[in-house]
Amino acid sequence: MKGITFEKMDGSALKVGIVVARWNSVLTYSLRDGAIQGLKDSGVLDDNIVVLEVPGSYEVVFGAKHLIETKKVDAVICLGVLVKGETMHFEYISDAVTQGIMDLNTTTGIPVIYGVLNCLTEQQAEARATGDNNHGYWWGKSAVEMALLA
Ligand code: DLZ
Repeated sequence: MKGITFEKMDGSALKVGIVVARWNSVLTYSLRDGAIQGLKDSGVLDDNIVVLEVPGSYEVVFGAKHLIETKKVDAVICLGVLVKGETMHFEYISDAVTQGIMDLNTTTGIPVIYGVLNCLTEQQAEARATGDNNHGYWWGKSAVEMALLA
C-alpha cells in the first residue's frame, strides 16, 4: 500500500498550525485541504486549526517559527511545492527549507512536519498533491501522531 498507515488517534485536545506557501498555489492549497482533512479525521477541531499563508516555500520556516512563538500550537505542518526550473533556485531553496524545518524540530520542542514536495516536473507534483494520493492528508495525520508524543 502506498503512503503511511496510522492507528486511530484522538487529537481533540490539540491545536495545530499549517503554514502554506502561495507559490504553486493550486497544488499547495490542495495539500492544505488534504492536511485539514487528515487533522479532522484524527479528531482535531476546526477552531484548533490555524492556517498561515506565506509567499513561497523559502518563507515556511519563518512562518512555522512565528506560529510556534505566538499561537501555542502543538504541531506545525509546513506546506510547499518546489518544481525544478532552469536555474539553481530549486536546489538552494530546497536545501534551506529542509534544513530549516529540521532545525525547528530539534530546537523548539514542537514537531514540525515536512510537507514540502520537491519535484522535477509539475506533473509529479500534481500526482502527489491531489486526489487519492494527496500527501497533505498523511501529513495532517503525522502532525497529530507527533503532537500526541509530547
Ligand atoms: C523564487 C521561487 C522559485 C524560482 N521557485 C519556487 C518554487 O518552485 N516553489 C516555491 O514554493 N517557491 C519558489 N520560489 C519562491 C521562494 O520560495 C521565495 O518565496 C522567494 O525567493 C522570496 O524569498
